[in-house]
Amino acid sequence: MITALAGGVGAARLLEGMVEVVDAATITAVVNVGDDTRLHGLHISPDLDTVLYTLAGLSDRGTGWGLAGESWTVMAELERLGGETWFRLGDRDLATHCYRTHRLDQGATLSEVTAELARARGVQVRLLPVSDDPVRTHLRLASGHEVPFQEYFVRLRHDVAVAAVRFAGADQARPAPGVLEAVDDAEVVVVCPSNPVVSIGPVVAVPGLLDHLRRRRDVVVAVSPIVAGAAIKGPAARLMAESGFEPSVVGVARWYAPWVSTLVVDRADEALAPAVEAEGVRCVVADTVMSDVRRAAELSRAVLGALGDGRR
Ligand code: FO1
Repeated sequence: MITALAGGVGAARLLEGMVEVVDAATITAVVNVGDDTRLHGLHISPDLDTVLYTLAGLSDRGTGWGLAGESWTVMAELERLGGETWFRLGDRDLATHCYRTHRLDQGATLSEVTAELARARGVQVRLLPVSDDPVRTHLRLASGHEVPFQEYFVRLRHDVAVAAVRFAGADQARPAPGVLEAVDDAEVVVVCPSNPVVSIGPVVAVPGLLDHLRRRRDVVVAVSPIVAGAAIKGPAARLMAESGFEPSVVGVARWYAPWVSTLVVDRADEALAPAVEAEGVRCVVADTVMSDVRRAAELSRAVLGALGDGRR
């Protein structure tokens, strides 16, 4: 059994490769909900949808999020009405948010709705939101103004200085059913190459997760989302620096060291392997840039083999 801690696009790509290497039904993905938002009265779960659409083979390969071959009729009409259109919801994608919101209004939990959506899309990986309770990432900007995650990420194009990050609701949130067991029972826990601050941060902020991960540290393997000092996608390097961590594989190792035993870094960072190990984290070098499914499958093989020296 494999458990993956997942954010959005980077996690989706790794999981897409992983299902080429192992039986999808043996994988549980515990997914960030800190990016979730409500717009037009709809509950949107971007990371769950990115993972789901990618595993269903339906994702837009260019953006990494949303559905391939989308049409934008609803957005165009909303624009005519003077509605909010900065967060682009395609016509087909909207069906997912309508379904989810309706089921939540009927009293279903986010886990239940996610399982229904996965079944409808033929996805065999078990997708678990980290919590059924609201956990929402908020960023305090250097200006002192606080914004919810999507305002920062999409509206402000993450091109603003951040003074602090908080996960609203995390203190009271309970792990969704099956999440702690998935950590406890996994042969390997994979931390996907997602943003350590705003994708993995909200996952491990849910009470219980860190304790269980610390106990399983020997089998926790992370893939660095930072390659040669820069994030493959998004604001990971910048947010790490703003959080006081060097934006490099060494900074990632330091960030994760309390609960991760092994870090997979890109060949471009091979020379930093001793510095990673000086943080108390074993370093494995591989090609981590997943430009296609074949490379994602190869990376998955390296990640799943990273503990293959008797530590499992
Ligand atoms: N990202 C954007 O940069 N612009 C968008 O308009 C946008 C819309 C969107 C709609 C649905 C969805 O599931 C994701 C969407 N994303 C968009 C991506 C999303 O903001 C980020 O990928 C994640 O939240 C970060 O992991």
